Amino acid sequence: MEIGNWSATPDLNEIYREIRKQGLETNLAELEAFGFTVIPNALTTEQVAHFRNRIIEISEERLGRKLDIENETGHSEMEFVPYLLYKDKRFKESIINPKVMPLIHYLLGQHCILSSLGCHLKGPGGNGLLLHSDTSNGVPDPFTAYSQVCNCNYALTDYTEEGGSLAMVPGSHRHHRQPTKSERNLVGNDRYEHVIPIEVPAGTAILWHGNTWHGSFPRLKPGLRINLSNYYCREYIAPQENYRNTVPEGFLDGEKDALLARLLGADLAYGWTDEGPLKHFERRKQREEHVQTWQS
Ligand SMILES: O=C(O)CCC(=O)C(=O)O
Ligand SMILES: [Fe+2]
Repeated sequence: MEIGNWSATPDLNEIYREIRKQGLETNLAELEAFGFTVIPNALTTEQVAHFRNRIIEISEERLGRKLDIENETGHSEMEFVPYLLYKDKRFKESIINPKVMPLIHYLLGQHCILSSLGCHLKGPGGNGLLLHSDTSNGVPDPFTAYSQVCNCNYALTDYTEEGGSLAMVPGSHRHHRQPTKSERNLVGNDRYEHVIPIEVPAGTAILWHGNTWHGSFPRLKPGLRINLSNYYCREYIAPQENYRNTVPEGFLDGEKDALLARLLGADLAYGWTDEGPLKHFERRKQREEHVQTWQS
């Protein structure tokens, strides 16, 4: 059917049209039904290589030693490499990627913000990242049916279970709670019976509803599993990383980066000081027009 400018669904009309335009309606159905979806070729081979190389360089500097993607044995288990956004201007491309953005807007509303951009850099060993929902940081049970946070996980190396891939529990967004202690494990006799590995080639994006139970398997062989973890939240949730007051001079490219500016908190309505609320709401309205121009 044709999506009109229906007054009952003012935000959803535009978001849905964008989903259709990008060919993401099947992904939307999967997200609704199973709480996650897989988007092949969300990044080009060139983007994958660029992001992977930069993450390796940044991590080497952080750890103070060389890393080997194919044969690494020294970097055991997993380490989170945080706050990547300002370390390379091209990470912007992953944040506003039109192949996933319409679904993120569907899950979190048009005024969602970026919560963090990091990498779960994984070497061999350990028990993996135990199953959990990202709806955390004090959110009580029962979780809301709508998503309050969502995650877009880009595979920057091929994902296999043996290599330490992402793990999902299909349909778990409808449990509206965290898994219990006995529902968290990924290995051994205690492995949760409903968990599945997400085995996909590098360049794939996996997007999930904030309630969905997920984790990642331990890596059972040498080398590194590298992801790019783009984490978003609704505008009323505190983001994990501070962008709102930290955007470096020249980082945003005017109207071209209107959507990115919004995602970094430029239009957040709350947080006023002496000037009061009106300025915030005005600025937010102005940007709305620029973002719409960008989308069309
Ligand atoms: O290791 C992974 O890919 C999963 C990380 C995770 O749980 C997350 O980004 O929320
Ligand atoms: Fe998570």
